[in-house]
Amino acid sequence: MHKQLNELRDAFHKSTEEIQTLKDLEAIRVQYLGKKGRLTIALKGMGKLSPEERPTVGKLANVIRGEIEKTIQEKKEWLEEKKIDLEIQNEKLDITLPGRMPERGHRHPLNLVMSDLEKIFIGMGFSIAEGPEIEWSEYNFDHLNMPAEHASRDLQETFYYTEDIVLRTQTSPVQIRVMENNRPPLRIISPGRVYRSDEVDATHSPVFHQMEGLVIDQNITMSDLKGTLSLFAQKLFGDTVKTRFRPHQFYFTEPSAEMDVSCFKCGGTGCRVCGSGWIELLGCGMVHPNVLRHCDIDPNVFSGFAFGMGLERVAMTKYEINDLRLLFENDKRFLEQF
Ligand code: 2U9
Repeated sequence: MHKQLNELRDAFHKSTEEIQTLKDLEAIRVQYLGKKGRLTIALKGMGKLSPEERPTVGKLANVIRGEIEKTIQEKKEWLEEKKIDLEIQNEKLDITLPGRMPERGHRHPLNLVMSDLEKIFIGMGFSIAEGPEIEWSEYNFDHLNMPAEHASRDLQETFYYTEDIVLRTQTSPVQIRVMENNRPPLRIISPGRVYRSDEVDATHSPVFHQMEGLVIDQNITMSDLKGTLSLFAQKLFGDTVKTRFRPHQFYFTEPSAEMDVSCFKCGGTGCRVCGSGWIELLGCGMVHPNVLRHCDIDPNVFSGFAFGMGLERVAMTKYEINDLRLLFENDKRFLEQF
């Protein structure tokens, strides 16, 4: 029996030498210490031994059991450590690899146009004024000399919140507020979002953007208007651009005009972009005396000019975009071109 136990011990030590995985180690544990394991079976055979032999064999068997258990425990700890080392090795970052560049965003064409225009007017001494998009209808219409029965006041054309409160249909009320709270000289632009009850199509949207401007001082004349707006057109489209002013009618300006610029593409001969050689850019005029009076500015002492343009229209002209909806859909394929 001694011999049998020593052979079992040698066989156990031999089989653990090459062990590489926890799974194999567990198989060996079962093979020796399991219910039907070699040591378990050997111990069961002890019943057949003589009473003299039993204590020494029992002692040896216990020593071997202790040895096997200890070896398995040590091997197990070693294999677990090895497994963690391997995992750390695999997770190691290679910091010498070149980084992945994040995709760069693009500025929206409207945003580009807005900041272009702001830069041009700031360069000419204007300041930026902003105001609420939800506005008193009095500021949106009455203070701008719009008659009570004017068509643009119609429910069909304006979004009413209550009878007295509207979504502003133009940024002019911002300038009324500036005139109420500041004395001339004034030189401001008011860029911003405006609302009109229009159906969406290639040239209309219920929400769009405007930039309006206002200059008030003593002795401001139509020449100042023409000079300032012509210089603006040249800064926007290039030095060779020509301007022309056609008579028009607005309630808040008198006289009023629309300004066209010669086509930046064909130079004025006529092409796919402009048709006639001219592109309509903005509306303008001398501020109506009634508008000045509403804001407690004496029209006998002060005069001024104002202008307004739709920013979507400017963006569409400048970037040759033929459908307004492209500016609102945020299709990446479109936006990536800017
Ligand atoms: C005050 C007095 C007068 C602003 C002006 C226009 C002419 C104009 C349109 C352009 C296309 C609106 O976006 S659009 O539909 N605007 O033609 N706007 S003069 O006149 C003002 C503004 C404020 C106190």
